[in-house]
Amino acid sequence: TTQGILAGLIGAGIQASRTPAMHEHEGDAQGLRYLYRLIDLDQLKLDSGALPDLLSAAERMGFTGLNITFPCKQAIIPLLDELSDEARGIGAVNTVVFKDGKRIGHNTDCLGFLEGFRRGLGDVPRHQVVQMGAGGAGAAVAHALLSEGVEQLSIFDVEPARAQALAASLNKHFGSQRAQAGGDLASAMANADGLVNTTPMGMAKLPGMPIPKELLRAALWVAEIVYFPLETELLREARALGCRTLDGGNMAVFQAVKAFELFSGVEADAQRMLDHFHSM
Ligand code: SKM
Repeated sequence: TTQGILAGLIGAGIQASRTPAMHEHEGDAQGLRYLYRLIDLDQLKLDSGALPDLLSAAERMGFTGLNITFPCKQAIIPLLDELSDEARGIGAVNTVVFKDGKRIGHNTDCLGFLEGFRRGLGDVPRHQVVQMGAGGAGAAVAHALLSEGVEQLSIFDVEPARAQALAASLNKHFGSQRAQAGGDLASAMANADGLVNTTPMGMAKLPGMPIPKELLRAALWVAEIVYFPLETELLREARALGCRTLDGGNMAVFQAVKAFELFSGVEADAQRMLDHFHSM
């Protein structure tokens, strides 16, 4: 297109996001006019109640589309005209495309995690997996894990009702009783092949670990979705024990690869985006 692409990210506390740089760098490399703005609710002193206004403002200002992050990935849904099958199944949206007067919701987190997992932990055992967190990102990751053949997924959340709701929706989607909520964390961990953190614990602004480190052991693989910092306390402890690990970098890049393609209609160079991400 000669028109250029104007995209943005709506979320709270997103100043450290690498997504604008990833999109603009790839846009430059492809010779596109591509701008990506942060729309930070904290900076604007707004909350997700402002979403209807922000969406129409972006639409009126000619935005091509938006990424949506914490805490808006579910609150955005009633404001959209259409959802991709994936976004509907997951119940969370991280990408909105404005097209022909319509707002179409997608989820690129699921594919982002899936691609990262295949590349980093493609051959690991997956009979039993423990997932910490059942929020917007957690729903996308859980879908990816079950579609990658995880047999039993145990989901824990500080809000047990949220873990129950996610498990119920996964079981509806994937059939049988492959997901369950909560229970005893220590015994779930003792039987697990792998652990996935989808909570914000470990982010620079929220230091700490999502589980007590005594529950880690060398035979466990550990995947993280936090990417700022790339080495969270959880990954550091797990590596010290000799666990196989996957950091949040791949997911951060591949959700952007997919969103770039939805916004621009042009295929992204994933390797170039990965290399650029790791150079930042
Ligand atoms: O889903 C992504 C979103 O597209 C961008 C983002 C970020 O830049 O921090 C995080 C994830 O929620």
